[in-house]
Amino acid sequence: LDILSVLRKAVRDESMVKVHYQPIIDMQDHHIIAAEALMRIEDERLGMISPGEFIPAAEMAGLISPLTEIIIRKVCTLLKTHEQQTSHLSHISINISADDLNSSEFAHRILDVIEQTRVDARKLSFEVTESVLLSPSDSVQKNWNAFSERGIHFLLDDFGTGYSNLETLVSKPFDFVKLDRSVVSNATNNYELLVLIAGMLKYLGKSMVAEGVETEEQLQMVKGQGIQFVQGYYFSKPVPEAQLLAWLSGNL
Ligand code: G
Ligand code: G
Ligand code: MN
Ligand code: NA
Repeated sequence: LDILSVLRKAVRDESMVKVHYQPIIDMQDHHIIAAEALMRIEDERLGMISPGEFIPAAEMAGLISPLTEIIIRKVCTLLKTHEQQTSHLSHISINISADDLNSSEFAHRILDVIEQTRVDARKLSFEVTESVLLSPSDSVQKNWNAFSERGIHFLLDDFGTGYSNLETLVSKPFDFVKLDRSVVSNATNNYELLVLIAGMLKYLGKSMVAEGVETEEQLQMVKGQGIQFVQGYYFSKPVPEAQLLAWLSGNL
């Protein structure tokens, strides 16, 4: 109940919404190639609240769309304000929810934000989980097409958990597939699963991002499977904008 009043307050006061960025590293040159934007909410009484706590509540209360718009505006502002420093990033990705893609005005609203901030739309990408596509409405398809036409890429998030429907994988034109961190953390006991998933994605010609890489051993296993892009605490946890920009200036 408390969390809902904090969420409503954050929707009215965008300064409570913070964005942290987790770098994604290209194994070919060990540079930061992209970043994932992750939302936090800072409340004067509750402190910093993590998305694991408030995203499900926001989804249930129908408050996700305004929050998504806020984070996208913040990411666009970063890209525009620091055009030079972010020029080496291929994209910054934002997690979007089922309610976003199912809303008939979503693409219209977001493309407006992109136009207002005068950002190159191709610098943005969206992470969606398979569950978002389970009940594909007309709106999902229309939003997807509108974004694709502008060069916005889609990443399939959390692959290797839940059902990991193979039909989703072949029928939706995802540009990247993110291997869930459980696949990576279990790779020491269940190496076959990593080999199987990576082999299948390679066969389909999908670019892969391994998530949740924490140890040297995990990094070697992931690289051994030809996975080019890596994200995880081994390189960095999600960091504030200033830290990301410092790394980009120093080129890591
Ligand atoms: O940072 P943390 O581990 O608490 O994140 C938990 C979940 O919240 C992750 O699955 C992540 O995808 C999701 N998440 C983080 N930021 C956002 C956001 O801005 N929008 C949505 N819809 N989900 C987010
Ligand atoms: O569901 P999604 O993939 O969007 O979740 C992203 C979340 O995973 C972020 O909240 C981030 O903090 C967390 N995360 C990123 N890297 C690691 C890692 O190496 N280990 C663990 N345990 N969590 C991570
Ligand atoms: Mn994600
Ligand atoms: Na994930």
